[in-house]
This record gives sequence, C-alpha cells and structure tokens, in this order.
Amino acid sequence: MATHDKPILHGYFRSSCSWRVRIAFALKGIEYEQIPVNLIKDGGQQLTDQYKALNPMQQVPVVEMDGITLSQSLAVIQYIDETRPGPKLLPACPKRRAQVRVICDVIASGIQPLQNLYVLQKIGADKVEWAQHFIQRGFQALEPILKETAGTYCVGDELSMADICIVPQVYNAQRFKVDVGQFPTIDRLNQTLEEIEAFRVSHPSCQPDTPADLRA
Ligand SMILES: N[C@@H](CCC(=O)N[C@@H](CS)C(=O)NCC(=O)O)C(=O)O
Repeated sequence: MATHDKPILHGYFRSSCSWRVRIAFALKGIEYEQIPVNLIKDGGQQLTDQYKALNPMQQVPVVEMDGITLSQSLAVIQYIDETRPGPKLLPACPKRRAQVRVICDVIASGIQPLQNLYVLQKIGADKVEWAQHFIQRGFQALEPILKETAGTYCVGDELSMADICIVPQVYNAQRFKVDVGQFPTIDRLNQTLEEIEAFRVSHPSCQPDTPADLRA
C-alpha cells in the first residue's frame, strides 16, 4: 500500500469512471499522480494478477490515498468529499442529496455497467447496437428526472456528484453515436459543464496516457 503524500489514481484516459474521479480531484484542487492502466494493450492490463491484487474487480479506477486503497468511483468521490475542503460534491439538504444519488445511480448502476468493455467483449458482434440500446434507454429515464431536478446544473444551481457522472456518460454516448440532441436537458447540462475548467483539464483528450492521435 502506498504512503505517498499525493493520492495515486490508477486509471485509463478514456475510462468514464476514471474521469469521474479526475473531475472530483480537479474540483477540490487536489494534486494527484496518475498511473495508467491500459485496458486494451496486452489483452488488458487490468486483467493481470498484479492489478487484481489492487482491485479484485479488475477495473479502473483505483485510488491510493491516506494509506488506504479504494476502488469504485462513487465511493472514492464521497471519500474525497468527506475528507477534503473545497466545494461540497453532495448537497447538505437531504432531499437534494437523494436526488444527486438517484442520478448517480441511474448512470453508475443502470447505464455504464451495461456498456462496459468487459460486457461488450462478451456480447461480440452486436456490441455497438447493445451499447446504443442501453445508453438510449438510460437517457430516456434520465431526461425526465433531470427536467425535475436541474437548475444550472443537474440538481439546482450547485455542482454535485451528479454533474461529475453525467459528462463522462455523455462522452460515452457520443462514442457510441447516440444522438444526445434527443435529450435536451442532458444536452444542455453537458454543454454547460464541459466549459468548466475542472471538467476540461480532466478530459480524456489531455491525460498522460492519451495517445497522440486522440490528443486535443
Ligand atoms: N462501478 C465501478 C465501475 C468501474 C468500471 O466499469 N471501470 C471500467 C472503465 S470505466 C473498466 O475498468 N473496465 C475494464 C473492463 O471492462 O475490462 C466504478 O464506478 O468505479
């Protein structure tokens, strides 16, 4: 277990769950080290025994900080929020807090796992249609939820963990050629959030492991 002063993020430039954690670090103004885990190279570096010892789920992200090793991006983000100063990533109001969690769960439990690399590799030939179907289905649920909760951001006018989840999920949707314009609230929120510095510096196009041809 690392005892570095700076947190260490084991992630992958294009992983939406790694991007969630990068956004949280950026919003809190926390410096961290990145150790890239290439999900494609050598059949997937997340599948090695060495990485499995770090995360038995064989997924990114993993964060080492404060002498503990954490997987699961939402657990990591909540740990960061509970232990570090800076803007709160979950609202104090219980109703708003619950709304943030609803949005995060729709994305993190109801959409992203169904279009994850490991699942798509099992699906085989129809993987693009599969991913499109489940993203589309998830966004059909998310759009009316967000219509109710959104102000400037996903829940009211304060940034939260819901905003951290939505931008990387829209990025995934665009990769799979889902027309996000069908979902005006999602589209509007994404466009607003993309302009924020913390979302820009953590974007997949500008990470240490971003390949040259995908760099912005
Ligand atoms: N619930 C986990 C999901 C993590 C996850 O699905 N990570 C993906 C990248 S976004 C991964 O490592 N995939 C590797 C694979 O499917 O083999 C989280 O929120 O951290």
